[in-house]
Amino acid sequence: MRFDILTLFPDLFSSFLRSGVLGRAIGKGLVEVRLTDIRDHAGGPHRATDDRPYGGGDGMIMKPGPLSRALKSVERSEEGCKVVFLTPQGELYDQSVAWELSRLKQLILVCGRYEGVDERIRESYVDLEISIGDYVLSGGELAAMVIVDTVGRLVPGVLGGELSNRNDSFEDGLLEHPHYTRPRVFEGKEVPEVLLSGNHEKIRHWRRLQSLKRTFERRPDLLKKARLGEEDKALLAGLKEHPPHD
Ligand code: 6GU
Repeated sequence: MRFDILTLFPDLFSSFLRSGVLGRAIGKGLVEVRLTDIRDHAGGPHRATDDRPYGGGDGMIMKPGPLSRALKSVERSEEGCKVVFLTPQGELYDQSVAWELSRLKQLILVCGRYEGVDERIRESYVDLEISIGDYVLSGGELAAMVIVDTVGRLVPGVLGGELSNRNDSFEDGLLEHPHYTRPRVFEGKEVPEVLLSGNHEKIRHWRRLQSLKRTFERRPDLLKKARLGEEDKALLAGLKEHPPHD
């Protein structure tokens, strides 16, 4: 899968793209990320990429010329390519959007800065607008990193074990159970007995209950969309009857 990122701050991406799961995926050639500096497509003596808004008002707007030239400079895959504009006005991003995007061959991510971009860019070039949450970032770069990270890890072969991403929080719509590693006693606190029991069925059951309990306590909104089996529903009914207080 290939990502093209159009940005005024390409340097922001360098350590991000070298690190962890994504860095390895790029090293293996499973994911490719190309950066386009929008300023390289600006004209005039000052290479300006922003200008004052028509109609007046505060703040600056990204000029359409440099952006359209930058977009035209990007080589496009024949099939499965979308242009995404990162903006707080976009569709709210979640794991199901990440799965949809992961089926594409190429994503072109346009990072806005300043107060916004000229509306004609959105109309003529953008397929999809995405927001990563209800808060305001200074630019789309952090949102682009969120998308490259979340979509990149869904590309086949990027995660080691095939099961790794199915166990993640949100893949079945629930939060993850707690995790423990050695030592068995840390600052006076013991690892839950069941995890030392060697009884895999009991461990699976305990983890599922913990997942449901966490989701019920912290994110009850997720339970409506979660993929729940009969056992889950029974456990959840128990939780609702006797709400946990620890
Ligand atoms: Cl995608 N961009 C900006 N500038 N702010 C945001 C956002 C995106 N998503 C949430 N806030």
